[in-house]
Amino acid sequence: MLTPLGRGAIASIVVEGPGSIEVVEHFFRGQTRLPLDQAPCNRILFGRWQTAATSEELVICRSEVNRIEIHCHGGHAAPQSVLSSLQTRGCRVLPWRQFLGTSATIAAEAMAALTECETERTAAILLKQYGGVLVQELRRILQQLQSNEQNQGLARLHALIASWDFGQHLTRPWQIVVTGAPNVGKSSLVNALVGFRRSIVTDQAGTTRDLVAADTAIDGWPIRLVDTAGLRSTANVVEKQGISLARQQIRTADLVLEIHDLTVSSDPQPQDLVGHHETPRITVWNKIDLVDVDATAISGLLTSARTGWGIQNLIDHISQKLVGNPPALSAPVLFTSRQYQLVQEVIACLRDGRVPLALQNLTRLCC
Ligand SMILES: Nc1nc2c(ncn2[C@@H]2O[C@H](COP(=O)(O)OP(=O)(O)O)[C@@H](O)[C@H]2O)c(=O)[nH]1
Ligand SMILES: [Mg+2]
Repeated sequence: MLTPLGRGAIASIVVEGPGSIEVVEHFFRGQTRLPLDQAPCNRILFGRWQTAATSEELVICRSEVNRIEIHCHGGHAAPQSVLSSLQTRGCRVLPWRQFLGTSATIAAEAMAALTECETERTAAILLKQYGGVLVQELRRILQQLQSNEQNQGLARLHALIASWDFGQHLTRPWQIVVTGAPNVGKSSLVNALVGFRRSIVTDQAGTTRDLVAADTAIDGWPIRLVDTAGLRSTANVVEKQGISLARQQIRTADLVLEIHDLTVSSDPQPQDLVGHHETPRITVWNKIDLVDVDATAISGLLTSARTGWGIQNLIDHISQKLVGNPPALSAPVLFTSRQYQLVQEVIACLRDGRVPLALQNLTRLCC
């Protein structure tokens, strides 16, 4: 079955292999009464799928000599009924991944990645990789390396390595951890950013004790917001574990939003709640609706999770910080760790003067 499970107008099933025509013929009653083995390829045939129990309208299309597509009503029951009748005649139902084949080609990887990506913007970029922009770039590099333009080739390889930082997020959302003291408005801000009430908001400190993840998209980039327990010293065992989880998340995040409460302090040098580390961060001063402050004296962004003031500005900053300079739509991008590792190996081989091995690895990646 080529279409995903769940709701949909139409489901598509492919029957492939020797004998597929006879199996489909057994159930299909075409309006034109044309025997299937005489049906020309790519001709769409309307008819009914006839079993002892059901008779279902659908269309089929013989797309190759031994390959027939069946397009029936979507949802669960109709395609399942077609699949199980096919199984009674000796067909084996394959998971779609197996149907695509296990070959580690860039096109197959792009096809698999397309099923995992969550936004149109990331899908458009993966579609270009599927269409060949990455393979073409690798072939150009191969040519350069073979014709003694090693430096140019190497520069292009380094540009590909740089694209991985972005490319890995085509199938895995950027992770933003929201942190700060209790009651500063972390959960309220998460809710304001995703546009619906994901986290519980109360005026009691320590309400959020587990990690609460909310998926959204910012500028077309898939984002996972992780709301955390407020960082404070506490005797509560559950809250303590929540705080320790929060600290772990901060270490692996792509971005930390460090939230402060303007009604508590507007110290322009906020105390460093999350310690010194490499994770990029944005400092946010929340509850601007409650205080009168000189915005120019504050380092960081001002927001009100309650009125929505400053939220769009925060969104813009998040996008800028995470993606800054997105690659052009048809730029080559590495999007699997296999590709990334192979390109790194090619660079390492070139650096050590093992040119034949570099070329061999690159050729492997091109196919
Ligand atoms: N006036 C005002 N109240 C806020 C704002 N953000 C949060 N609050 C309130 O502050 C309290 C704590 O908010 P919450 O989101 O649970 O904070 P958290 O503990 O950091 O997750 C709640 O009563 C919220 O309604 C804001 O921007 N303005
Ligand atoms: Mg909270």
